[in-house]
Amino acid sequence: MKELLVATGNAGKVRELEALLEGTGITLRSLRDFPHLPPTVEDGDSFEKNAIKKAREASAGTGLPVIADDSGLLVAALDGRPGVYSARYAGDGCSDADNNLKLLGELVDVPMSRRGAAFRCVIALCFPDGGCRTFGGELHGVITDEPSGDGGFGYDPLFMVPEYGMTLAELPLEVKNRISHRGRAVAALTQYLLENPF
Ligand code: ITT
Repeated sequence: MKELLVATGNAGKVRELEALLEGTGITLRSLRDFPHLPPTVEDGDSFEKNAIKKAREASAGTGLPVIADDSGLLVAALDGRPGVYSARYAGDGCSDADNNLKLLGELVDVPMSRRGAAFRCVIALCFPDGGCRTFGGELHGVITDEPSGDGGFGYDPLFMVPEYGMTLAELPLEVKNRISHRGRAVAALTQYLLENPF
């Protein structure tokens, strides 16, 4: 049985990645099994750099192949912010609710026609010998003017998917996973693993 460690401390990501990798024959390990692994300092200026750093450090520290996800929200009217700072947009240790409140505040005078945004996800796959590959995915949508729905995590209650007329937090997880930035990145990863078994 192939084992992959998922190096993330975000419970929402773990839920989605577990569902997305179900049935692939891969057993997922979590950081809970490695409580002494120090957290990675995410100081890269791109999703790629941060994803590789997280996966490479965890792989070196455990001797396992590792996947790590770095992702975030890019809002056009904010010149691509919060981007790589999405997790701590409202400050260190902030909650998803704090981030959503700050986003609504920054967009308060921006009309719906200019509230386009995209989620981006980069997944890095790294091996103990230091070798890494990355896989990316994006989802485009619109930032609503009030939160709606209680599924998902992060900015999902504010992220309207026009094709469905619903926010990501209103869509069932299997629909989110089919269309999302993370779902697309995982599809590219599983295709690669199928062609290049480890
Ligand atoms: P790890 O680094 O431990 O994986 P993190 O939450 O710090 O967890 P990131 O640095 O990649 O992860 O930040 C990603 C942030 O982007 C996340 O905290 C959310 O605020 C947002 N985000 C990413 N994907 C999302 C999604 O599918 N739905 C809603 N928000 C998302």
